[in-house]
Amino acid sequence: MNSKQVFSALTVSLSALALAACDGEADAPVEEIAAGDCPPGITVENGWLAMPAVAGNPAAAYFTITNGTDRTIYVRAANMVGSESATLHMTVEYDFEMQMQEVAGGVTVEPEATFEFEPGGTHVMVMGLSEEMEAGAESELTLTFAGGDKCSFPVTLYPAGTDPRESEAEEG
Ligand SMILES: [Cu+2]
Repeated sequence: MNSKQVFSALTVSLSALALAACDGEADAPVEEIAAGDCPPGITVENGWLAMPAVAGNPAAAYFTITNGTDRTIYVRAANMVGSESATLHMTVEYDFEMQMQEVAGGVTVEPEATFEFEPGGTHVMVMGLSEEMEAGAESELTLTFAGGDKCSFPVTLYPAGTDPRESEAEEG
């Protein structure tokens, strides 16, 4: 029922695509379109990026990913528009110091589970931000899953030291 409501809300903007699908575009099922730019059942929300305090340093991107499918998914790679490269990172304590390292084998999201990419935890390290990528701008992050599926979503750029989750908590 929910998905039907979503379909009707999207009917206007997707009508052209729906017509194309009726014309025999069998490899563009409606479910994929209705789920946005992610595979069916997978959603990503609250995408944001913390700008580096020093220009040229890496930035870090965070978001909430929900796996509504009945199978485990593995995030294997990330790319962001307006950057040279991006790496899946986790923060670990080593020798009593917090350090970052690449996530070996990808980030696992269990079936029917939500996983937070968040400061102090798992994040996407973004290298080589282009000059147009200023605080307040929006970019697009794309995740690649094991098997090759991709998921693209917007990320809002915030100045270094700003955490939009805190301001939301204060407002609420
Ligand atoms: Cu990192």
